[in-house]
Amino acid sequence: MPLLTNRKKSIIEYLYTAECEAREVVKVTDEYPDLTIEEAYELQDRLLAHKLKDRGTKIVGVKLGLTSKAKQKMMGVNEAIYGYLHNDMLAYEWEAINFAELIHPKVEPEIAFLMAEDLQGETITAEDVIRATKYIAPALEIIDSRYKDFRFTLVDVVADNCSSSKFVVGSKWVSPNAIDLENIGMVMSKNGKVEQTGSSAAVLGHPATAIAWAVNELGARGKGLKKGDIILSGAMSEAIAFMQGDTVIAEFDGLGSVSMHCK
Ligand code: OOG
Ligand code: MG
Repeated sequence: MPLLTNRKKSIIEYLYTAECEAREVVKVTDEYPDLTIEEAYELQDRLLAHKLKDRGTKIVGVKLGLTSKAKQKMMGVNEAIYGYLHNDMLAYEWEAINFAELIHPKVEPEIAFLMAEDLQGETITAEDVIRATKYIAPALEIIDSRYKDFRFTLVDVVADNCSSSKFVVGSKWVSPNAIDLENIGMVMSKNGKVEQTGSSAAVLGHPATAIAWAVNELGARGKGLKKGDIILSGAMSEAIAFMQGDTVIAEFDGLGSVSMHCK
């Protein structure tokens, strides 16, 4: 990695403090409009290194973002991105999410992959991803951009670890060969009312294609997926906002359901 400049150091502290204090901040490119996407991925790595040092945060997997047209349109950014999942983002169906710790959270339905083996390369295909996958499971991702009004450019969102905040994985895990991964229907409801419907086909045509894209991006930066990693393949529909008292459930064809409650 290149030397850590004062400018990068101050951006890392800025984003870390915003997250710790659950406070929205002006986006980084307002102050540094010339930041590149490569620098944004470097900031993402540095932010994680900072969390590791400060509170022992460890990587448990990778998340993809903006892999569906619904999300790209919603956020006004038309490229896919990736970030890291940390141990302190793991949330559970039986443990309410604490609204006071978050800024302006939204939740989105995703398909999680659990890796059976390491996967690294620059010419990885969807078939390679499926071969290296042990199970898939239904998941909810809670995103909470640190930026004001949840608005950002591609560079901003990458530096902010792709708005990652928490994620919940459902309890039904199935082999990727036991299901038609290409077309898993999904219905997401809040407090009993349907809010979003979608299909796994919305995720770059096939969630494994999306993961192959991310592995190749990681590969170009000398990185890869590790055995045991959890991968969130990207939202299948638009994200929905939630508040204290809300319960959200996403039901997936053949995969069962996953839910979260906010207190
Ligand atoms: C960026 C993160 C997008 C997804 O699944 O598309 C994402 C955002 O929308 O704030 O996680
Ligand atoms: Mg997501």
